Amino acid sequence: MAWFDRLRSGLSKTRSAILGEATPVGDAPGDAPGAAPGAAPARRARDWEMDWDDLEFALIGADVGARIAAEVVREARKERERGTSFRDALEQALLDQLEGDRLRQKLRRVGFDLDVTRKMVEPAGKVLMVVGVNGVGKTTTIAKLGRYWSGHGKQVVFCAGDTFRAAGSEQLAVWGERLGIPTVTGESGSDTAALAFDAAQRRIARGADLLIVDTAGRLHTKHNLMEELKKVKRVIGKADPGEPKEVWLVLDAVTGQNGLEQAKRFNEAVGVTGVIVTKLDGTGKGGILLPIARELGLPIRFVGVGEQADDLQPYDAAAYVRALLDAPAAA
Ligand SMILES: Nc1nc2c(ncn2[C@@H]2O[C@H](COP(=O)(O)OP(=O)(O)OP(=O)(O)O)[C@@H](O)[C@H]2O)c(=O)[nH]1
Ligand SMILES: [Mg+2]
Repeated sequence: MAWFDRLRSGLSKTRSAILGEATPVGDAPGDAPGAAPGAAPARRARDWEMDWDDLEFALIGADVGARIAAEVVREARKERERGTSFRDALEQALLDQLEGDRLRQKLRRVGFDLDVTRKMVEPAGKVLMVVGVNGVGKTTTIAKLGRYWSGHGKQVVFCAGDTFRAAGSEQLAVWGERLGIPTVTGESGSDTAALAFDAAQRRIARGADLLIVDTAGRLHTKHNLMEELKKVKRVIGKADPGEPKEVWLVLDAVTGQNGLEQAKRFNEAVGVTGVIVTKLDGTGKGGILLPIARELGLPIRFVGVGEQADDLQPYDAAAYVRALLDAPAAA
């Protein structure tokens, strides 16, 4: 399946959540975009309409947040009144949230240029540290990133820094073995910071392009665990001054708005430079990308739409909105 089709099917629950009440307009027979698959008519409706209040309510249900939902509806409505089709008016309003001027300004303040990102599929610097709460998908995401970058000709090294759980370090080591990516592992219960120091030195010794450091999942509200994370970051900088240049936070879309709070806490502790949103396929709350982009002022780098290796994709706002609005044509 092509990546866009994967994204589109990954977003189907969010599409139903937002556009479930949409009705096709015009003569052409077809599905409304939120229609349940199954009773498929000849082809997809080119355009559809929806009650504005229903849309606002549905956007909130998809975890877009009340303020942004109201803004989206206001903007889309204005555009609709100018004669733009409902679908296109909504597309514009959503895109404005995800890459409009306000967001650009916000990202520029953290030294990030959206237009550069669009082409950039690699992190800045040589060390990328991956953080997040328990079970969000950090370790499997690192495996997918490793596969992605080694597929692009980069020499990658993993640091299996989750020494907290008995099998934590081993999980990434197994991936490393499968992918042919050297993995620095430690005993369970050993110090992650010491392991990361060792891995940073080995990355330099090997002359590899990139070290990706896994960390144990932790609650953003646990002070001592967040302090430990700060230490890991500091110690990497001792082995490789200036690194890690990137700290990416993995957020599980299923947790919706709670992810915003996680992001604030992790950002305060270790200075997050990018966000990966996983499990978009498992939830109707895929609207969470809007407040992540608009309210956090942190760039979204990749999105996860499934458990397969190809299901981690570089984030592209325009593709996300198109995949959200357009149901696949019925076969
Ligand atoms: N459906 C779906 N599942 C995903 C996605 N990304 C990760 N997962 C699954 O989420 C589960 C947890 O993944 P892990 O990578 O172990 O999560 P983690 O954050 O490393 O967990 P801890 O180390 O325990 O904190 C696994 O079963 C993954 O396959 C995604 O985009 N979609
Ligand atoms: Mg893990």
